[in-house]
Amino acid sequence: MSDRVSAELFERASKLLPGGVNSPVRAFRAVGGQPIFIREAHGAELVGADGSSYVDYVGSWGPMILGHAHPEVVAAVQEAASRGSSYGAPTEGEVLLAEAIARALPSIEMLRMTSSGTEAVMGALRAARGFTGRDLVAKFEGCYHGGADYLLVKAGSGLATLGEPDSAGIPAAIASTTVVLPYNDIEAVERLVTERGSELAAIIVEPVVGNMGCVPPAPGFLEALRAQCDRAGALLVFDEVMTGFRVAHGGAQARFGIRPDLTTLGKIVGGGLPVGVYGGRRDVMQTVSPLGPVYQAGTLSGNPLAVAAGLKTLELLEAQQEQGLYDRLEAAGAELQSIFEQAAARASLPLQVQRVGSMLTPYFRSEPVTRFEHAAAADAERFARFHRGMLEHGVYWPCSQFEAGFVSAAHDAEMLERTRGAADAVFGTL
Ligand code: KE4
Repeated sequence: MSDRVSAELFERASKLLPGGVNSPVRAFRAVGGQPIFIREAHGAELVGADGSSYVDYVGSWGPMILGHAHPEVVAAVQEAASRGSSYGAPTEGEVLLAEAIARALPSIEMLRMTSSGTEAVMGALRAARGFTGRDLVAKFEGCYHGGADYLLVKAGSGLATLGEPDSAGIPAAIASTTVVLPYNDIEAVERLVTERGSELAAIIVEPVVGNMGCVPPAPGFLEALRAQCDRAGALLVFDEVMTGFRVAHGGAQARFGIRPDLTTLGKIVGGGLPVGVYGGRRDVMQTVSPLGPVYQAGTLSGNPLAVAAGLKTLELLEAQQEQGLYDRLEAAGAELQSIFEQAAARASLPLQVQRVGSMLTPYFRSEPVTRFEHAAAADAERFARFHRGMLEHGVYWPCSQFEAGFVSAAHDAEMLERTRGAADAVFGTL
């Protein structure tokens, strides 16, 4: 399916934008071919620049849990825009959104809004360093926490996609404030705390990884992180930018029953508009300016339009979760996993589909993926053929092995049947 309109737009974009995109993973570099430019989207369907229709499993990399252009979300943004787009002053909407977040995640006693997940993570870790007076941060290989310099080390998502787990341009002195451990490796965490626990400000983790593909925490891993942070006097930071309101209404911390000291949120809490959030223990958040010495600010933080989209999204999720929304998302995720597994079995292909709720990733390998080296060892060429084949059959899957796919409330039986038809046609050609 060659989309000539997208090809012409891509040629023009490439003259002015690095790789023709405004975020690297969108460039299709790891899967080949050229990116599809999107004209519009509704529910679970994307419409390409040439009018082609696709079943969408990217969902803007997570935010679109209710589906694209939800009429009530659109109306809320339109109404907010009719009253102005930004004031640089506090608004009622920010209070309502903060209250909705705190209701869903009780560990968040106080929070600050930003305009991206990256800024939320930067704020959280600056608060952790300011609160503890310590410099060292531990992260896990394959986890991605946005673009802060000291976190672009052995990171997932776009960096892993492009085979550059460490970004250029990061001073060694900055990178040295970060220790990287293998995901799910409790012994490595214990050794770090024994050897350097007194230097440790925080351990940051994706409680369910999405950025090396979907990798669940091993049994006991999150509990061990909680215990080791307590042992070191360090803060446990759950980066729930992707998992917040995704794997449960209360995020991974609710699903797995772990209370972090700080949480970062993004994606869904903005309903597709730019909102990031960091928050948690009141004593820690009271170090944040203007209350305390940890400075963090943003012109468009708490922007009225973004807040309107996020607030309406959370209001709908809060109402629908009581009517079984997350059970339906779980069932649709399981159905999609089964579609892939059945197609792979018929084609005698090695396949691991790893899923938590409505986020999932197919890996073309026989063994489970529990850490980055397993994800990196999966058959990337076969994944690229899978991506191209599904696209040709009208299914828009994430263009990287190191990303998760997302099912939304709009993925109904028809959308899943279209996906089944595509998988049945494609897997036999891989
Ligand atoms: P943003 O700055 O992109 O809003 O959020 C950074 C971030 C932080 N933490 C987690 C767990 C994240 O997944 C992200 C961003 N996710 C990627 C997709 N896996 C964003 C897509 C992109 O970079 O274009």
